[in-house]
Amino acid sequence: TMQPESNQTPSPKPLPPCPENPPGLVGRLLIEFSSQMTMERVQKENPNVTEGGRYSPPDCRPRWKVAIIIPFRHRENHLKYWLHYLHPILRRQKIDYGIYIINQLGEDTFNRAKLLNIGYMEAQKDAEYDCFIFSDVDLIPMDDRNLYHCYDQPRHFAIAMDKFGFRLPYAGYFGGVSGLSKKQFLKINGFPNEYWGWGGEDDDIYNRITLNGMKVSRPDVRIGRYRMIKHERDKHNEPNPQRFNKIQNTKHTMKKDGISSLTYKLLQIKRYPLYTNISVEIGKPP
Ligand code: UDH
Ligand code: NGS
Repeated sequence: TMQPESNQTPSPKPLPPCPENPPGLVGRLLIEFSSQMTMERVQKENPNVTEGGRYSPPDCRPRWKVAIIIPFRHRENHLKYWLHYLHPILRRQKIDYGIYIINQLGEDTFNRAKLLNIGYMEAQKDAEYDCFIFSDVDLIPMDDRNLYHCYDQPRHFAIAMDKFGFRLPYAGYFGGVSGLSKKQFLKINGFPNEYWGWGGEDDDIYNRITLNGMKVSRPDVRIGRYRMIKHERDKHNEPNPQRFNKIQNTKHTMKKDGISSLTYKLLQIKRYPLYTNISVEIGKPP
């Protein structure tokens, strides 16, 4: 007798879970920024990335769905290098991911942590992400064994940067590249929105993590190495003179200032081949 299913395309074979140590990793990488980079070249190098900078491994089922969030303004040249290096690394790592550039419109004071909160909110409108990795646009990992997914505790990835002599600058450093699961992020009420200008917001996030009974997880110092693309100090991101005072008060401010109090104006979402660009107005310091 006729099988009713026989005319339909067979349902795809369930994929095996992705391996904990992906076999295609190569370890230490040569990272340099002297050859000039073009977006056309980076697009040609990454034909399997789908619109908006999305990718999922074709041959296994990843444990995490990762939104990678980059705070951004006027760093187009850095972004080309970031995409050139990171897409192939993430592919070898068998990560299911999407890339979100959160672009602060206008020339008011920059606010890194608020942009990261916005990235968290906006990425969730796209897909059911359960892991969020927050990366500066000028930081490139030098080893692909530094896996861009989430961990049992909030993760600090950029622990050995070239500019710090490949060491942590201080024990509580949480800057550069970090990652939290959705659950970990909500437990700390996200990130502070009230750090305008440079400095301290990463220390506030570190305080939130420890004050909420979690501790930071880190890779081996030989693996968590990074190169930073050298650049001049940005305009409109001057050191914030209030930062030293503010990081003393995280315990009292974190409950009211965070993802629960986030407001912003979404102005445009553009899907490019290698990333999604989300442009926002975030206001200015009081
Ligand atoms: N960012 C921008 N545009 C800006 C400011 C910051 O895109 O105008 C983003 C970018 O992703 C950057 C991140 O925010 O990587 C952090 O920027 P930062 O300027 O706070 O940190 P960074 O360590 O620079 O890159 C600090 C000043 C270094 C001066 C060195 C002079 N030789
Ligand atoms: C600390 C800052 C952090 C910053 C770190 C590294 O002093 O925000 O230096 O800065 N904290 C305060 O200012 C309270 S760096 O050398 O990368 O410019 O991330």
